[in-house]
Formats: sequence, C-alpha cells, structure tokens
Amino acid sequence: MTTTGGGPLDLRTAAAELGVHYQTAYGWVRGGRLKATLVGGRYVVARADLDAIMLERSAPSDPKPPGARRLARAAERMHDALLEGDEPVARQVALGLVIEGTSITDLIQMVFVPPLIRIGQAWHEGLLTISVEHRTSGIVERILGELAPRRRGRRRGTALVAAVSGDNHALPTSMAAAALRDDNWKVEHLGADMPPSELLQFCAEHPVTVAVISSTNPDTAELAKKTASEILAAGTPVILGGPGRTLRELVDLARQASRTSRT
Ligand code: B12
Repeated sequence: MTTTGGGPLDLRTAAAELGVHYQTAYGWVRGGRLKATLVGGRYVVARADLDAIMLERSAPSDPKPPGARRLARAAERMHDALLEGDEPVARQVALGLVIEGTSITDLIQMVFVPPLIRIGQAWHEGLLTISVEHRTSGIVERILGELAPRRRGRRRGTALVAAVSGDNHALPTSMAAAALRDDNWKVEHLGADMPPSELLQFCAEHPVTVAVISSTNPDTAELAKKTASEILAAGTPVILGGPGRTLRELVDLARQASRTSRT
C-alpha cells in the first residue's frame, strides 16, 4: 500500500492518514517505530516513512502458534510414525509445526518427549523390540539435527552439553543442545559417554559460560553428580538435568547461571 505522493507531513496529518490518534502517533515517534524529524519544534514525517509504517500495519499479523491441544494430537501422530519407523511423516509433523510457529523447545518437550517415554516404557515391559527403540532414536536424532535455531542478536554465552562416561543416552543431550541454540547460546555439544576428566579439561581450555550435564542412565547418576561438583569447584557454573526435568527449566537455569559466570 502507498500513499499518494507529496512532501513531508506534520505529525497530526500523518496520524490522520494512519487512522490513529495523535497521541498514538507521537508514542510511535518517541518509541522509534515511526521516523520523524523535529522541524521548528514540531515533528515532521517523510512520505516514505509514512508508507513504510502503513505497509507494516497492512501486513497480516503472525497467526498464533499451535496450542497445547494441537501439540498433543501431533504427539500422537509422532508416536505412531516413530513406532512404524516412518521417518518422512515424523519429519513432516515436526517441521510443519516449526513453520507454524512452534518453538523448538515446545516441539521437543511436547511432541517428541511423550512418545519417547511411551516407547521406552513399552520396551521395558517387553512389548517392543530393541530394534524399534533404536530405530526411533535414530529418527529423532536426525530430525533434531535439522531444526534450525532462530538466531537473534548477540549470543548469551557458550554452553557445553554432555553426558558422562557410561551414560549412552545421547538424545537428551541433543535435546538440550537444540533448546539452548534456540535460546541464542553457542553450544559445544560433546554428546554422551564423556569422561569427566575431559569435561574438566574442556572447561579449563575454553570460554564455557555454563556446563550442562544431562543424566539419564540411573547407573551413572552418581558420577554425573560428582562430575558436576568438580566442574563447579574448578570455577565453571554447572547445571545437572535428568529424567522429568524440562527444557524450559534448562533454559531458565542456564540464563541464571550465566549471570554468575566469569566468561
Ligand atoms: C532412547 C533410549 C535409549 C537409547 C539411547 C539412544 C540415544 N541416542 O540417546 C539406548 C539404546 C542407548 C538406551 C540404552 C539404555 N537404556 Co534407555 N532409554 C531410551 C528412551 C526410550 C529415551 C531416552 C530419552 O531420550 N529420554 C529423554 C526424554 C524422553 O525424557 P527425560 O528423561 O524426561 O529427559 C529430559 C531431560 O533430560 C531434559 N534435559 C536434558 N538435559 C538437561 C539438562 C538440564 C539442566 C535440565 C534441567 C534438563 C535437561 O531433556 C529431556 C527432555 O525434556 C528412554 C525412555 C525415557 N523415559 O526416557 C529409555 C530409558 C531412559 N532407558 C533405560 C534403560 C534401563 C537403559 C539401559 C540401562 C538398558 C539396558 N539394559 O541396556 C541402557 C543404558 C545404556 C547406557 N550405558 O547408558 C530406562 C531407565 C530406567 C530408570 N530410570 O531407572 C528408560 C527410562 C526406559 C524404561 N522405561 O525403562 N536407551
């Protein structure tokens, strides 16, 4: 949409053309949304700037991202697709939601996690084979790798993400990495089964703002805890996560930890 040519307008006329109250237009000028220059003590708006804001206002506003009920239905479809090893459908469900505005954190937490828990439970009860469970992990891992974070401005810092030796659950580390990247962190994703000494060395040699340890295997929970204490004692803030802890919690804790970090 364009206005019909002409020179600059005073703010009152510009407000009238925009169909808003003078005070609203004044607020936009003060807030930087509408460009205006002070001429002889009065605000003047260039035609091009008026056109720009008219165009912005006529553009359709972003539709709301899918709500909790849609995500729950998507989780059902995801469960079935994962169970059948139908990778194209799983990908379509996930990427479709992202295009519609679902955040990566919500996608993982509400669409991937519930099916994984169900599949893990069914495997535990002997209702599913290891092959199905491994195939599922592979599909989820590949799709997580395709999720592009929305980079915005300056990074919050660097987060190291790993699980300790003996914990082969790489997926929760990938989930944590994806959620943190989406929250504008640089992520050093070292994955599962990392020797504690290597983690300590990495933190000593790199500017790590926060170390994130995902702990999923109950047999290595103590080692994860001990490693976290050692990393903290050596001067790097650390957060330890495990089953049932959410990615939103992780993102909040990482932000808090960055406030106490040296880097
Ligand atoms: C896939 C899987 C595997 C795969 C992993 C493949 C991979 N690439 O990751 C493989 C085959 C390797 C595997 C192996 C085993 N597994 Co397994 N596995 C699973 C399964 C199905 C999904 C794991 C997962 O991704 N969980 C992540 C999500 C779904 O759940 P979550 O735990 O709530 O995780 C959240 C937090 O961790 C958070 N998060 C991540 N990082 C951080 C950091 C912070 C700070 C915060 C706040 C949050 C946070 O992110 C996640 C999402 O929100 C689970 C089922 C389940 N309930 O999890 C079983 C499960 C974890 N496995 C289990 C078991 C027993 C094993 C084995 C011991 C089996 C065996 N006998 O060999 C081995 C152990 C191997 C080893 N040495 O580690 C059990 C654990 C039981 C228990 N807790 O007592 C489970 C629960 C299955 C079950 N129902 O019995 N497993």
